[in-house]
Parts: sequence; structure tokens; C-alpha cells
Amino acid sequence: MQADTHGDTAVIIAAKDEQDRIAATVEAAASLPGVDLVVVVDDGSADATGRLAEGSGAKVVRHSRNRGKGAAMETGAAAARLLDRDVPRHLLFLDADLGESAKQAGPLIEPVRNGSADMTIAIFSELVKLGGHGFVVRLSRDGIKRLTGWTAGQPLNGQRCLTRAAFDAGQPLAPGFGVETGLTIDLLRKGFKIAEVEVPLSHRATGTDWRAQVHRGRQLRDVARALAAREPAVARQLGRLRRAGR
Ligand SMILES: Nc1nc2c(ncn2[C@@H]2O[C@H](COP(=O)(O)OP(=O)(O)O)[C@@H](O)[C@H]2O)c(=O)[nH]1
Ligand SMILES: [Mg+2]
Repeated sequence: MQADTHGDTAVIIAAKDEQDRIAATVEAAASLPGVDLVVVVDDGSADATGRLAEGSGAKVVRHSRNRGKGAAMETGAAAARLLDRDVPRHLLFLDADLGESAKQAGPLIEPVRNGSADMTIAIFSELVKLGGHGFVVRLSRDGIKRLTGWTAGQPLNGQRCLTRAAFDAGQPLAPGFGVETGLTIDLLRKGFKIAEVEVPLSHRATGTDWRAQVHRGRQLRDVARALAAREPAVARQLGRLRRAGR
């Protein structure tokens, strides 16, 4: 990341307890062409995630308590906005556990940069076998298909690049791990163009221990909530409540 080079893209990384991988992820992200800002949102980590991210050159924003992935992404985008110059940067969201493989994320930016997509979603060419989390993937994919007609290859993939306009149109983001499912549905419904891009990224394999089970339980809950909130009847009521609160 060269301080005096003007790029057009900010990388936003939501991270919770990622001290083993965050430094490598930040360094790889900063080396991507056109990236001149890396923001890490340390979402109430109990480890050295924030300190290590800062030491690797990221701007770090910390949630003093854990608020979930969707909220962390909003915080990261708000921080990037404060550091925007005249033209708002595109936002490339990357998970914290990509490590060095994050340097392969460049193709996610291209379609957004050249205007052929408003949001890209990564397709990992080498999917690490994830014990059991296929159920949540199917729930998300089927829900997106039912509500929009579109079939997503890897609907929960968090590696995605958006124009600022598309990100703004996706507000408010669905809470927690419902964020990817919600964003995909909301942008498609508003007529934004989504492109899937195969990239050779890899992340930590989620195991089968109790932590992994808890993680999957949270994902299931959040994806189900994101879908429920977007059912037409519920969405109409939420829309009315929101407008009334303005
Ligand atoms: N903001 C936030 N991010 C989280 C939380 N839990 C996990 N993450 C991040 O979300 C991303 C995906 O999490 P990960 O554990 O790799 O899930 P998986 O890829 O679905 O197995 C990583 O960048 C994590 O650091 C959380 O509670 N809050
Ligand atoms: Mg992961």
C-alpha cells in the first residue's frame, strides 16, 4: 500500500479472533492493484487481532463488544467513507482467514471497475470440504432462488466487491452471517447486476468441533432470519415501520 498512490478500492475485513491469519491477509490485500486502503473491523476479539492488523498497515476500527459480521461490514464501510477523496472507492469485502491467498482477489474488482457488474461474488475454485455446512448453503441458495429467481453458486461466499452505490442501496445490511444472503436478494430486487467470478482463494477449513458447530448454528439462524425478513409480506411491514420511524 503506497500512501501517495491514489487507488479506487478499499478492502474491508470483518474479523473476530483471527490473530493467526490477519497479518498475512492484510498484507496480501494491500498488495492488490488499485487498493490504497485496508480497513479491519475488530469485532470484539479476545486476542491480538486488532494490534496485528494495525502493525500490518491496516486502519483498525474496534467494536468493544461483538456485534456480528453485518454490523462490522457497515462500520468498515463507514470508516472507508471518511477516508474517501472526491470519488467514492469501490468496496472489496474479504474474510480475515484468507491469509496470503487474498493476493488472488484482484479479479473480483475488475467487473466492478469496468462497470460490467455492480457486485461480484467469488466462487472458490478449490472448495475446502466443510463438514456439514452444506445445509446452510442450500438454505441460502434456495431462498435466494425463491425470492429472486437467481441461482447463486456459493451464496455464503463473503468475498465480494461492490460499487459504493450498490453498497448504499443494500442498507441496512442483514445482521450477522445473514449479510451475504440479504445483500444478494436486496441488490437483485433493486435491479443491480451481480457477477460471479472464480478465484483461486482458500480459507480455513471449518472443522467439526464444538466451535464449528456453534458457528454453523449461528449461520443457520442468521440466514433464516435474513430470508424471513425478505418474504414479501414481512418486507412490506418492515418497510412501513421504517418509513414511519423516519
Ligand atoms: N464481524 C465479525 N466477523 C466474524 C465473526 N465471526 C467470524 N467472523 C469473520 O467472518 C469471516 C468468516 O468467518 P469464518 O469463521 O471463516 O466462517 P466460514 O468461512 O463460514 O467457515 C472471517 O473473516 C471471520 O473473522 C463475528 O462474530 N463478527
Ligand atoms: Mg472462512
